[in-house]
Amino acid sequence: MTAPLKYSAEVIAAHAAGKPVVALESTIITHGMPYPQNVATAEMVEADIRQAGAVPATIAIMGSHIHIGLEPNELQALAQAKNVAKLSRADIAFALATGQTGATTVAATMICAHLADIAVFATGGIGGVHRGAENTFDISADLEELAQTPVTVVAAGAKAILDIPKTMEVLETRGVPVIAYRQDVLPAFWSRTSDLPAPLRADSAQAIADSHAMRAHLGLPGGQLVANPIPAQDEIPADQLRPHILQALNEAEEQGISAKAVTPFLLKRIFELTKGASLTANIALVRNNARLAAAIALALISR
Ligand code: PSU
Ligand code: MN
Repeated sequence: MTAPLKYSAEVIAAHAAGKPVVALESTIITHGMPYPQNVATAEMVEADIRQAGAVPATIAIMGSHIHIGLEPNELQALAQAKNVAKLSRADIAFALATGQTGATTVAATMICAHLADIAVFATGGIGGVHRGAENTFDISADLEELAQTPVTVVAAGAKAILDIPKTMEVLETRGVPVIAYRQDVLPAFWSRTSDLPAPLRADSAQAIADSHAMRAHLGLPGGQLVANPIPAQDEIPADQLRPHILQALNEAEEQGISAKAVTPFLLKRIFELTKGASLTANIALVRNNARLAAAIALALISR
């Protein structure tokens, strides 16, 4: 039995023509942004990838199939559906076996992209080590996935809702290259810079593609995390966000939010507390990541 993959018409054509494909996750659509900005963003991000010369494949699980690329009506339906499951590595086989509709996290999207032979994936932010993880043990499965599945993931750094130094320690221990794009410090999602030095730096999409290919030659399992700074005109100063992040974290603790619910709760509260400013920046950085991911996918294919 092979994996139940279902390709969009556009991705089938891309494979036939030898065009590069960029994977996109769907949890950002269902659990990371409110309707209707979620679907508008998903459409813009797909358009950005096309304009950069690659083909987008938004990944989700519906009707006992892993969809590699969603048709426009499928994207609309997913973005508006209520009670969509958030699927990570632990959940995808069960969702397929039971016919549950689900959106894929970074971890699950990496697994599905690799099954479909897609090497590059663009998102906003990855999951990581949560603040207080020494008590809650809340560490995203995204980190383990980066350690074992050979997909290059383009994100804007980790969000300040996480414990970023601990997240970086786990990635180092698990052998995941973290490559900042065109700067020496790690970007911090809504801000271009942080206090942390980047472990690695690349100044071109080609360098990132070459490193991806070299890992395969060496037989190293796992992917790469590319940390791409948000465009300067879209960044929000860290000082401005800090009180809102702290308030959201306090509320999550008071309300006993745990497990899968933590990240969506924090994203929603920060959106509300910043009166939408966090979302505007989030949209800009995802689009920026999509353009870099397309360039990496093109560089990989023309090697
Ligand atoms: N971080 C963001 N935006 C997101 C997510 C994380 O800035 O939308 C989503 C991604 O799908 C990521 C998931 O894979 O949340 C991580 O969830 P958890 O922390 O439960 O592993
Ligand atoms: Mn978690």
